[in-house]
Amino acid sequence: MPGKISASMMCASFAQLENDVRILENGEVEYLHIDIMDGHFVPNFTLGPDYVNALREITDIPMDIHLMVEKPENWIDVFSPQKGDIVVVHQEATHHLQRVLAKIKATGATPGVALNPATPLCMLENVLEDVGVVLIMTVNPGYAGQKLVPQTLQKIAVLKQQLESGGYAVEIEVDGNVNLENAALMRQAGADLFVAGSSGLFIPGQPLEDSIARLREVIR
Ligand code: S6P
Ligand code: MG
Repeated sequence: MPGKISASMMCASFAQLENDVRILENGEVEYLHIDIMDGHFVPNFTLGPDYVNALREITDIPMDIHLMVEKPENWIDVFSPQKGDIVVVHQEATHHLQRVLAKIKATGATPGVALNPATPLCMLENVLEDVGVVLIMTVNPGYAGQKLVPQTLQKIAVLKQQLESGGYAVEIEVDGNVNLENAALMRQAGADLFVAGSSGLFIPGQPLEDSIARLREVIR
């Protein structure tokens, strides 16, 4: 199965949003990655439910909602998750991870769990049957335009091995500094779904359709 692309919409042009969305549709980009930040779990603010609703009015591309918020269990419903969407919460952000994953599943969306670079894989040992996606943060969350935390490559490879040996049908998503060079290494390590932002997709001076084609080439 070739790798899939999740376009990081915080890196898209707000002024030309609809135009970019049409190009993403033509490029058959699999997901729109929506970064939600609360100023607590991460020191920044980005997109919100109104933005998601506006996108839903202009496209059927499924949403990949990345909740970088404390107590994500309080914020699932405001995004009206749909079948086909992914909703990702951070292991570090809730005391009741299994409960929030079950809550996401009940909406019909695919539950995902994210790990910061410093959080070990063993924290997921008892929830692998509750998720469809594990998101390995390859930078510390909060900002676009950061450099890869290199030890996360090995983390992807170890997770891949664990999922295969356990027989889990779980996809590995990677988020942060997914440029062509890093995407190739991440793919080699076992990543399935690539969040592409300022490093891999929305590159000033480069047509978006070209960026999609180049990224597809390295994640085949
Ligand atoms: C970061 C956020 C990410 C970024 C993405 C940007 O906290 O979760 O989804 O939007 O990493 O991509 P890049 O290429 O600028 O790192
Ligand atoms: Mg993200």
